[in-house]
Amino acid sequence: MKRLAPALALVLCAAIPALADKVATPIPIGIAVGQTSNVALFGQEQVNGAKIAEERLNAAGGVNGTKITLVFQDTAGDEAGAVNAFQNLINRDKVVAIIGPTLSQQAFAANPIAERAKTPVVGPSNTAKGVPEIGEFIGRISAPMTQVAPYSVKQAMKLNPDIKRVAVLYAQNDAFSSSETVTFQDAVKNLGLETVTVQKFQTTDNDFTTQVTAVLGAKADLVIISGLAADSGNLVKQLRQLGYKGLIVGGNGLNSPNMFPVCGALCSDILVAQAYSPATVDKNPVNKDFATAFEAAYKKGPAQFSAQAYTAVQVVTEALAKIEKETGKKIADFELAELREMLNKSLRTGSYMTPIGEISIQPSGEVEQKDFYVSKIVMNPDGKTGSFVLVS
Ligand code: VAL
Repeated sequence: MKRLAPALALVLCAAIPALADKVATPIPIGIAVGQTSNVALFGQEQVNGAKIAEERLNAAGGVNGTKITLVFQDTAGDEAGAVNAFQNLINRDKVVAIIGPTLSQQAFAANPIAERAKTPVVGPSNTAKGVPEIGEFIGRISAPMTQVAPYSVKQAMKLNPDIKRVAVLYAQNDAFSSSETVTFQDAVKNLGLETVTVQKFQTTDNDFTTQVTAVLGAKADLVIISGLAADSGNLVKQLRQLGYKGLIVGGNGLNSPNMFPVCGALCSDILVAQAYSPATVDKNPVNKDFATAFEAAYKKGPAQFSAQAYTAVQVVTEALAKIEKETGKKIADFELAELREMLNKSLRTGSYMTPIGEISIQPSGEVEQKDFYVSKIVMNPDGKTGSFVLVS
């Protein structure tokens, strides 16, 4: 009997706080993105966008008068960092949902933790195939590259109808890049083009001489790159320095102005398919409000990763408001575990008018988005700053 007592006490200690957990106010929403490491090139943009969402949504009343508060946990750039951030947010900070992680590579490691803890995840930037399939509590507002990427190859063919020979390069140690390259290679085939070389690299590489030599040797007239921002930026730079003159299509990892300092003036003329355009402000008042607030705060216009982070916070906030409307009960009166389950369902009902247009989250967790864009990077004469200029 005596020997059982400590075990019993342990069980009780573990069970009682879990049962008693109510949702805190202001309502905590976890943001688990890469604020340090090479992934910070994306994560910084995500933090900026999320902060604008917190400010704008709270100014508009939050969740029917109750404020939300974002709890930031840096995931850095690897799987362990994401797992750690998820555990802290779920168990210590008791968030209602997690927005993150930045990379699909991290999502495949960290999302199963949230799934087991029945805590909803809204991916703000995961674009690899298979992310929502990780579990019932896993969703995203970032359209998969299977839907977005082919537009940029089609646009390259419009700009240069003589394109025939394509070199494809991808980061083989990154889940998103390995997934995106399959989509690109299928698009190349479906459009009747020839893949003349497929080159692999690592997201940690900074010397791309071997790959560039192969591209030049294969006489490619289109280069398609799937990687993250720092590696891809260096790859583009070395391609141009060693004499490649053709068009470059960049995947989702090249969709960030934070890449501009990496390739400088040589970033010009990269074509990138995008799930957000600041150009819709005239017909989308939500985007206008977001873009105006973003510009006032950071003295620059928002790009895709910021807009998607804003969207993720907005979607969680609106889904919480829907629960109150349907149950007539305030969020703070729910037990956390119950609320997390209801929120997961609520996220998947109805549609949301967001800076990235009207979207919904399907029961599978996959986003449904209507509008995609293709932009070309145009660098300014200073060789440091530039912009994504809409081409379609
Ligand atoms: N979209 C990519 C991913 O899913 C990066 C660029 C954030 O990993």
